[in-house]
Amino acid sequence: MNRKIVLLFLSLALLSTSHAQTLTVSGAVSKPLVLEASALKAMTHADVRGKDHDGKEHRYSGIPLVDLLKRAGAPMGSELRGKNLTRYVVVKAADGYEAVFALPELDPEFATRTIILADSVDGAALTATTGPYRIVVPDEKKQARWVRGVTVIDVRIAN
Ligand SMILES: Nc1nc2c(c(=O)[nH]1)N[C@H]1C(S)=C(S)[C@@H](COP(=O)(O)O)O[C@H]1N2
Ligand SMILES: [Mo]
Repeated sequence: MNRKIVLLFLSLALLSTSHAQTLTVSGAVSKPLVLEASALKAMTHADVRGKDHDGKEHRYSGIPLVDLLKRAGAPMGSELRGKNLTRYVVVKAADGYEAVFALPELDPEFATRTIILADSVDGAALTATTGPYRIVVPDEKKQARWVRGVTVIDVRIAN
């Protein structure tokens, strides 16, 4: 009986931690990060509008990828030139899905659109199948890089 109660509490604890997904920024950065949900929530959010896979426009809120990369010490802004232009990020998801972005796509000195790590859509938290974090790429004709369930942002250097 006691063992059953202990097992019940253990499984409840596991269930609750599986929702508290962390985000890792790793690879070719000077300050690799593992961010808890509370740390991500506290970062400055930006709103973007984007058409989802069903063609419906939604308002997404999230952290611009550039801010996460700067916080991890990736070269952005004035440092984004020369050999640093060969850097790119691999965004990884819980289901193994991956998509690549070049750093200039994420830097406001290059890009006209803001690519975010969204944590809400139309004012509501993302669902378990989509979130807790999803990449939103405004003004892209396909949603293939709107990675759901993002767990890792890995910075790499080409060649
Ligand atoms: N983690 C993960 N994200 C993903 C995918 C996937 O298989 N796994 N598929 C991508 C593709 S090809 C599309 S078209 C969109 C679909 O978005 P939806 O789930 O909102 O319809 O999610 C993208 N993000
Ligand atoms: Mo797709």
